[in-house]
Amino acid sequence: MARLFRRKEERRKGFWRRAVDLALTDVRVAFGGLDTPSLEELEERLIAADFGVDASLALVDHVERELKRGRARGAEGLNRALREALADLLAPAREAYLEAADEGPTVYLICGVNGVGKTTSVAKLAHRIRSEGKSVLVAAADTFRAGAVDQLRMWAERVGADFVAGQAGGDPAAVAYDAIDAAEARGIDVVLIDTAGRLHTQSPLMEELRKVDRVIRRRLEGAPHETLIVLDATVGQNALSQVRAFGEAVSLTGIVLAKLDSSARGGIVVALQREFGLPVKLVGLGEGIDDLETFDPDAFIEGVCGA
Ligand SMILES: Nc1nc2c(ncn2[C@@H]2O[C@H](COP(=O)(O)OP(=O)(O)O)[C@@H](O)[C@H]2O)c(=O)[nH]1
Ligand SMILES: [Mg+2]
Repeated sequence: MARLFRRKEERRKGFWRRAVDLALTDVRVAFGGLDTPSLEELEERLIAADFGVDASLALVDHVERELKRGRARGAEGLNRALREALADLLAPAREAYLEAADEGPTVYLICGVNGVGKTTSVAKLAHRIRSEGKSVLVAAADTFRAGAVDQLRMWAERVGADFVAGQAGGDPAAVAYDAIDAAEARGIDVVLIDTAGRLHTQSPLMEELRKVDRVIRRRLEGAPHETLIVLDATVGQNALSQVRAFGEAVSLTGIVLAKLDSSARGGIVVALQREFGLPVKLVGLGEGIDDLETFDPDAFIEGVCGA
């Protein structure tokens, strides 16, 4: 299958590196300053940086084994052992491209709870795809909130994307259907479907998302090519329950981690990968249209362990 954004083509690596650096300074400082490596301290730091209890224990176990086997010694050895363990854990994210259709429109369904950054991420992604010379259509399947449609229409105009919306309070599945119709008719490369924020406690809304997904699948074989859940990096371990809930409704293929610029706890990337085997594919690093990057595990590991 074709792919968008091969990692080799990644731009502005420096920016991403700085951002992750900021996010993980705390952990990095801890390792740099560890004269006598204390596994308890390592564990505490990892948990505080949102690696999650499970991933933190697994990482510390690995480091401990290496120390016991004599393969790692002192702060440097600990650092190297952690680096290896992280590289292992994040290996699937290294190959995590965005899938694209071989022919006909590529469709991405974007979901997540309210206010996490879905609409902004759709706009950023549209902009990025546009800047690679592809045509984009964004669909406002958030018919739930009055301002939502206008917000997305504005972004679409700004980035030069086509735009499809339905009636206020209308059926989001119908918007998705119409969007694919329009994309086929106009020969559009990529369709991004923005949806209303919802919580797993709102079962009618979760059912509605299921319907959007079902309609997309019936309308176009192979679609959606990606179902991305947008998470707010600042909510910590709550992100895990969001992935769990949405994963029960639709079949998620990846994560967009927004607001990483506002978080000092980037370890959530590791927790998510460990818990769900679901890679973070894109990260949001600000409110601007350019502030979206492909997730780079190597830069992340460098951010945690130092260069
Ligand atoms: N700092 C920062 N703010 C973001 C980012 N992504 C979105 N936001 C802000 O988060 C708020 C909610 O975003 P929105 O896209 O409307 O969320 P939605 O309800 O999930 O569609 C807005 O004020 C955005 O500007 C990000 O990567 N970094
Ligand atoms: Mg929105």
